[in-house]
Amino acid sequence: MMKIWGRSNSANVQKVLWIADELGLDYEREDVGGSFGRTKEPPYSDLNPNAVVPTLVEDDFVLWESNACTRYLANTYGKGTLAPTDGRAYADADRWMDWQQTTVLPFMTPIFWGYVRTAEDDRDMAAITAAVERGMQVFGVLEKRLEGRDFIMGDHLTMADIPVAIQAFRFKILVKDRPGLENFDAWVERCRQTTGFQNWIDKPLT
Ligand SMILES: N[C@@H](CCC(=O)N[C@@H](CS)C(=O)NCC(=O)O)C(=O)O
Repeated sequence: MMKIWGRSNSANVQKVLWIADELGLDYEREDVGGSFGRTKEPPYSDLNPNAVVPTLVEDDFVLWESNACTRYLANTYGKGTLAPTDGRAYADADRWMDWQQTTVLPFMTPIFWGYVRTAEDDRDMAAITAAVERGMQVFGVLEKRLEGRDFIMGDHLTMADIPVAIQAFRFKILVKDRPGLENFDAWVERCRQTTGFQNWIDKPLT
């Protein structure tokens, strides 16, 4: 039996839960991290020495890093659907996953933590405003990519969409004024209709 460790309000855990549900996989999940703690003690610390979530365990195979887990499940159970088979298409999908970690996450962290996990009086509004401005520029790149496409790779959901859409959903909820992001908005709504998204992500932000 596959096991996904991690609290389900973590964007990184949500990636793995979403793709597992899209693939119809059977798994169990255990809460660790955040208010559940237990990341720095066994058995979790033996699985993931970084003290962060998620961790995926399948038989004796242990994997951490959320995008690596997402790629592993796509390649193992979703070749030709969630993982493109052509080398160049695969690289194209893969780079959007890297883009989420390297380019989207840096501005989403102040927005999400500022609005969701910081009391109103303590918010650094200058930092949030600068992050929103950067977010509008960065998501403008995705806006162009989505011109004429339902999903990042074309007509169906792939591994490329999953990490980016979880952050894009948060941006859409938290930043009300998003001029010029019409393709982006429509794509978030399309992702929102998928099974895994509805099961794990389409919830109040906490
Ligand atoms: N690069 C790692 C980052 C993992 C990470 O930072 N996870 C956060 C939750 S999104 C975490 O574990 N925070 C501490 C906690 O929840 O206790 C990945 O993508 O898996």
